[in-house]
Amino acid sequence: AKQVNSETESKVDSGKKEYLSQPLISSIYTADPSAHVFNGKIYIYPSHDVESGIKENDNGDHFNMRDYHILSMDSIGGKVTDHGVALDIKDIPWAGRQLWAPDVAFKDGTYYLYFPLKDKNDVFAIGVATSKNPAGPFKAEPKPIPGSFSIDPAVFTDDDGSTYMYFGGIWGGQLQRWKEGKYDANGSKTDLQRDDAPALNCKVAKLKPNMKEFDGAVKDAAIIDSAGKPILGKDHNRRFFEGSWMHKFNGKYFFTYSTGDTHLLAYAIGDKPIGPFVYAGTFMQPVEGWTTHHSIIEIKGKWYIFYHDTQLSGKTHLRNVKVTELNHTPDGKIEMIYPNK
Ligand code: FUB
Repeated sequence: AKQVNSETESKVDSGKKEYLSQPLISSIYTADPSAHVFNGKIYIYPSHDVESGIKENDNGDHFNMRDYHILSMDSIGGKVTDHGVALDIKDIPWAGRQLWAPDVAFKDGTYYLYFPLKDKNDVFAIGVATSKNPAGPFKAEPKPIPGSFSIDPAVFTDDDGSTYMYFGGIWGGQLQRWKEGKYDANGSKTDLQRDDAPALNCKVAKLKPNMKEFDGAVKDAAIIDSAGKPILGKDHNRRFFEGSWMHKFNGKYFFTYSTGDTHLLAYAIGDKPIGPFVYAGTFMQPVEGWTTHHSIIEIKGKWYIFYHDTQLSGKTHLRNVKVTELNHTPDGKIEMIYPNK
């Protein structure tokens, strides 16, 4: 599955890094790609990274994005189209700052774009915007989804038509500030700061048929080890940080996520969409740049991972999206992906 072309070969010759794949687009910086197949075509919903001059910090203030562009392509390796601005922060009534990693779902002729954004009090919540076209433009609802918080929504529709949203991220994503169920502005800037206690879990909520509200309580998408014990706060190689995704393979639910400060993509497998998920390993080694964020799709019988690195800019907040193959092994694992050598 390793793709090496003449450009990457010449990078090796010049002593530079060899990349498994090349940026899908270089006219704008893009990150956090959520890919979907709609009407036989691949649509990618990324963050749109920009230089806003804010110094890098642990809060992620340097990720100061202001709009979304949707990308599409007819096939893997085909021409990539940038459909222009699909949603602008100025058109979101509750907006404060920072449009982070979005995702999209489709139901009954409407596309729903879910996006994390800080409100005017600098608290992340998740908004929803709709369009009749997968490439937008999207129109935002006047308020965030009631009961939503933190970042990185990933939406998954199961075979029975039920749609679930996985969301959350620690550190700058503020998940740790919701540990008591309401926002604590003076809460920790990182995590629970309790190494021997269970780590914070990603959240999961079923969506109502209107796709704009949670149906019932927000639950933990719990990650446990093979003995049934929760992953602990100190276990930075395995605990959830941000960037979740769900895909179903051979009847099992594969919950995949970023471990953040250890820069790995990890996975855990469950029998139900809401978990619990048993930790199964890592499947992608660190990319260039601090963040690692992915999505997984199947098209024409093959599986692909969309991800980002910083090949074009060398800067953590100016990323570029990429795609490469992902392989499930016969014993139910995901084969390790090495983004660089
Ligand atoms: O793009 C901003 C944030 O960086 C995302 O929400 C995280 O997943 C990380 O990629």
